[in-house]
Amino acid sequence: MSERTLSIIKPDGVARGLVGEIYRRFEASGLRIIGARMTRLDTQKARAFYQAHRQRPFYDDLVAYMTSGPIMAQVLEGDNAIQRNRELMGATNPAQAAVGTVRADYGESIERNVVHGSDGPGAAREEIDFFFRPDDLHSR
Ligand code: 3AN
Repeated sequence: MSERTLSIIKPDGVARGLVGEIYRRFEASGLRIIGARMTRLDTQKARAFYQAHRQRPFYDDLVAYMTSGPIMAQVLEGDNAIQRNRELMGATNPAQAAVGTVRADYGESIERNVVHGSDGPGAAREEIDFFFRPDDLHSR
């Protein structure tokens, strides 16, 4: 079943020039990039985006990090896109991520882990709406 998911290349990934390499991996795996936007989150937006984590001890650090520079947000479409993007990313902690995943290859720490991907259909819908208007998505 075709699905959509939200992907973010986090500030460390943009700063280190990894956008092209990560897009290559999406496209090589058959995921279609149907919308893309570079933006920089302010504190209010980053807090809202990560509100599910607001009680966690790392929340303030995560918000500070996610506002530290521009990010690339993209919507990926394809069969089983949510799970497939998470497989491309690897585990949250790069030290535990499978060989050949983005986080294993490029992640520096559990916080500076290069990419974000929606973790289920509900989150995907909300996160896509957070960054994109329907007009800016080009399903194909
Ligand atoms: P994922 O991005 O793999 O879905 P989540 O949703 O559990 O992981 O965490 C969201 C983000 O919060 C992670 N990408 C990571 O940057 C940060 N994070 C998660 N757990 C920790 C932790 N124990 N310490 C610091 N940052 C964390």
